Parts: sequence; C-alpha cells; structure tokens
Amino acid sequence: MLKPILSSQQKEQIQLWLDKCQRFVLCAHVSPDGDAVGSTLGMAGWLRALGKEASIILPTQMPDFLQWIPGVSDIIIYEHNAEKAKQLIEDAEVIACLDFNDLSRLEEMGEVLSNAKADFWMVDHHLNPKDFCKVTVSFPEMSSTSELVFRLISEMGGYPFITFEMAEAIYCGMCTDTGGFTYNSTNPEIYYIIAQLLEKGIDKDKIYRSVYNNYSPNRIRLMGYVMYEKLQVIENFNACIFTITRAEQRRFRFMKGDAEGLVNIPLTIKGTRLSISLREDTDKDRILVSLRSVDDFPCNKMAEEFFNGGGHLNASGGKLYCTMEEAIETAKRAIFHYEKLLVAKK
Ligand SMILES: [Mn+2]
Repeated sequence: MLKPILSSQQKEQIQLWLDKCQRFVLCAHVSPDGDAVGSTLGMAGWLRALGKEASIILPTQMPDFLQWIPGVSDIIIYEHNAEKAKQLIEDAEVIACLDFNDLSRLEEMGEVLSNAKADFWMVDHHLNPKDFCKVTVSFPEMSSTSELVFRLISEMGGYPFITFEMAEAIYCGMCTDTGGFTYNSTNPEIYYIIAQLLEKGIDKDKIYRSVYNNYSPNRIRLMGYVMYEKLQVIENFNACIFTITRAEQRRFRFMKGDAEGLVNIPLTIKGTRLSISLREDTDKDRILVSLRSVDDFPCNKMAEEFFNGGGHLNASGGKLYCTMEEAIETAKRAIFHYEKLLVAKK
C-alpha cells in the first residue's frame, strides 16, 4: 500500500548489515527536535528487536517537552558524555544518520564521526544531501524522518516488531515536524501510516498534549511579552520579525525549548507569509535565526542567502554573528530582497 522508498540495492545492503553487523550507532542533529528523537528511538527499537546493540547519540540535549518519549533516558548526549560517545562511535560497525544530511549539522561531534570506520547510513528529509553514506535514503518531500523510519522498517518486513513505545516515538516525530499535521502533511499515505501506528495502541491526542500543552508559566509569559512588545509587522511585505535578547531570556527564566514554536505564531496573522525570529544564543555569542513561511515561499533559500543556514521550504534556520541591531537590519534586507515572492498574491 505504501510506495516503496528503497531501491533493491539499498535493501540488499541494509539486509547485509542486519545479517553481519552487531553494533549500530544512531545519531541526529544538534538541538534535537521531536523528529530527531522520534526517528532515532523508532529505528533503535527495531534494531534492538533484531538483537542488535543500538546506541543513540545526540550532540546536545533535547528540550523538556520531549522527555516523556519512552526510551529517552537511554539516549547518550555527546556534550555531557563525550568519552562514552567516542568509544561507541569508534566501535560501531554501522552509523545511522537520521534527520540530517551533512556532518556539519553535528558540530563538534561531526568531526568524531568523520573519523569513524563504520559504514554510514542516511535516512533524512532535508534538501541537498551530502555524499558520505553507503546507503542514502533521502526524501525531502516527506513529512519527517520518523515517517521515513516507519516506511523503511515496514519495507524491511519489520512492522510486526514495532512496539507501542516505538509507535509513540515515530508518531511524535511526524506530529512535531508537521506542526500537529498542519503543514507538510497532505500526502494521503501519512494517514495510512498514522492508522497503522494507532493499531499499535498509541493515544494520538495524549501525544499532542504531551508535546504542545506542556509549557511552563514562564514560557507563556515570554510568549505574551514577545508578541506584545517585540513583534514587528512589516505590513506591506506580509512578513514579521521578533527578537529575544539574552536579558529577556533571563527575565523569563528561559529554559531550553522555551522559544520552540514562537516563530509560528505570527503566521496566524491574516496574509502573513513569512515569520523571522532572532534570538541571542544563551551560551555562544551569536544570534539564532528561525524562519517559517507558508505556501511556496522558500525559507531555505532566504536562510542560505542571508542567515548562514538552510532547511526546508517552510521551516529553516541559521545563525548570525553580529549585534541584534545588525541582525534586524539583515532580516529587513532579506525581506525587502524577497518582496516579489512575499507580496505575490495567490
Ligand atoms: Mn525532521
């Protein structure tokens, strides 16, 4: 029923790994999101069901609102436990790269990986995959890496091995990468996959609440403050910008993940096609840029051109090394540069 995603050579190579190899490492990008965590946990669950050692290593800690996902406590965080992570990477026979397609997305951990002797296996949905893997399963048109993991497991005959816990992780990844199935989610096959995950007993409404209705009072106050005080609506351009400084983050006792999703809010203003968030990083001297758009407005192109970043058509990120004032100027220049696409009426 689902359209196949693996070529016969890829299937053969994966089967060969499953037959011959014992030690698998799975990793995902820095600042892991629901899809990074969900896809690695889903895939690790399957490999473990086949009797493999499957260790998940993420470069940095995931936000609090993902801590409920079953199995999260077994994940090794590179920045907290580099020695153990390095050992596992060195010993690995196969390293699965999930939800990223370029080792630079792992920052320091990417260098460690680039020296590994293991075979690399990519499963990802970002544009322009780098060529460093023996098997590259890359589908930018898919909702999430978690969706790809479900498809891959099913195609390899593994659906019966999918447990309730794996189904929760995979569903969480699909849900968060599509904003609760409100964007990038019109492929009918997604709903066939959801039906199969529901068969495993997951409670999709509870997962939604665990992810989205899980904020601290401080985060709600930060949200209110930012939208009231900091939002700049660039009206004739259907675009919005807001900023969050380090001092403001201190004021609202900022915790990792508290800015998550704020950038989507301005898109609920009628006619808005682009939203840009500029936030001073808490530990490094730089400004983290987040971009969201609707329809065919290419955030990723703008992120590449103006913000040293990239990503998906409707969701991208980048970083700037300058003052907040300069960052705002850059964001405005980007908006003016894209005037044609921003004011294009459908
Ligand atoms: Mn993803």
